[in-house]
Formats: sequence, C-alpha cells, structure tokens
Amino acid sequence: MDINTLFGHLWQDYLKQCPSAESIHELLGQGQAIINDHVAFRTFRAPGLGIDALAQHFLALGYEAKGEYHFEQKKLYARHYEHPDHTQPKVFISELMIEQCSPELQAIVAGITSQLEPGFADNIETVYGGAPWQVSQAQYQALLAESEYAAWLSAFGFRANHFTVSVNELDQFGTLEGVNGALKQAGFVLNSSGGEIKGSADVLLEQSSTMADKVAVSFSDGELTIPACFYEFALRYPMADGELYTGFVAASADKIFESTNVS
Ligand code: OOG
Ligand code: NI
Repeated sequence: MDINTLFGHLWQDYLKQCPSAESIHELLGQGQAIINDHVAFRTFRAPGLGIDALAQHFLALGYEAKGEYHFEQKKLYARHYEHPDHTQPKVFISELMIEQCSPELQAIVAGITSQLEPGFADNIETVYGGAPWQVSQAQYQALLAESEYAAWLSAFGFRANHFTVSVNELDQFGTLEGVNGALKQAGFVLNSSGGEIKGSADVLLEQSSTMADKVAVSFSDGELTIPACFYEFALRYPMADGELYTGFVAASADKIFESTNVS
C-alpha cells in the first residue's frame, strides 16, 4: 500500500466519524484542495499495541521519528513522525501509559486488548480499522470516569482521530483568528480549553480545533451517541533558518486532546 492509498482509507473512515469535515473543507478551501498538516492516532501502551506497533506502517512508508512529548496529568506519551517529502502529512501518535492508571482501568483495558490476536497491529489495515474489540456501555462509562482518552479509544479504536488543515496553505485565510471566526459564524463549536487558539508565534505554532462530531457507536449492549472525531487547524511560523517549524507543542497538544471530551 502506498502513502496516498493509506491516507485515502484514513480520510474515508474519518469522514464517517467527522461528517463536518466536508462542509469545513468547502468553507475554508472554497473549492481549492486542502493541504493536511498532520493526522493523529491514539493507542494503549500494551504489548504489540503501543506507539511502535502503529508507527511501523509509517516507518515502512519512509516516515521518520522526530519529536517526543510528555503529558503527565493525562498519563500520555506521544511521538511525531515526518516524511522526507514535506508535502505528506505529519503523523502524531500518542499512547496511554496504562501501568500508571488504576487497577480498575487496567482490568478493563486488559479485557479489551485480550480479544486481539498476537501480531494484530502488524496488518496495515489496523490503522484505519476502528475498534477491533467488543466493549460495553458500562466499561465505556467506567473508563470515562478516569480517562476521557481511554474511553474514546475503547469506543473508536484505531483511526485518524483528526485531520488538520494547514492554514499556511489556505488562500482565503492568513490567520487562525480568521479561520476560527469563519468556523464560528458557520455554527461550528470550537474547543475553548486553554483558549480558542493554543500556542503563539513565540512557540512557532498556533492551533485550534472543533469539538468532535457526535456519532452513534454500537457497544456490545446497545447504541450510544458520543463524541467521535474532530477537525484541527494549524498555522506554523518560520524558524531562524526560514523553514517552517515542523514539531508540536506539548502544552497546546494537551488541550487539543480535549476536543473529544464528553463534558
Ligand atoms: C492528539 C492531540 C495533539 C496536536 O496537534 O497537538 C495534537 C489527539 O487528540 O489524539 O493532535
Ligand atoms: Ni493535532
């Protein structure tokens, strides 16, 4: 599978989990192609399922590991990957450090991940396959009480949890304020945790995001409509050498995670 085919699968899956993406494209691109800055994945730090298990497919396509990021409060660790062809989207993969979570959470996660065959993540289709396990509404709610991230991951599994519009590449908008204004005027709800704009020119990256679209999910014991996937917007600033900064900013990312929060 080549990169474009992989991102094609990711995009098709993402549109089902974030139906707003289509109208946001029209609003921001006004018929033009949209360039994606990055996509993001979530996983559990468990044998055969951690960051490396997902990253192997991107490494095989020529991606290289770059920055790493720590989120102590949320018990997350993340890495980002870049392709030598800078027109390809960057990839941000985080994992929940379940060994730091409560015994109750660990037991639920073990019950979920034990449903998978060894080597499950070695198949590239894993990265856009969604949740490969059965989970009940009670398990989802129990995870939610401790970790929004764990609950989301149990319900949605492996897929692009967001795509990110490169605002640098938009013709009609030059600032994130402009993008946010157009989105709000069109009725989209932005993630306001830590302010609508996360970061600044000083850290070479400004980001904003919508709150996730709500989608009906089939749990083992019935359906529940919950926050699914969201859209992000990124404006990058040049470094001293004139090249745009390509990394992420942990303090901003910490708030972007909250775009899938239930409450
Ligand atoms: C990732 C949040 C971080 C960014 O651009 O800083 C992020 C997530 O929600 O899984 O995407
Ligand atoms: Ni992002």
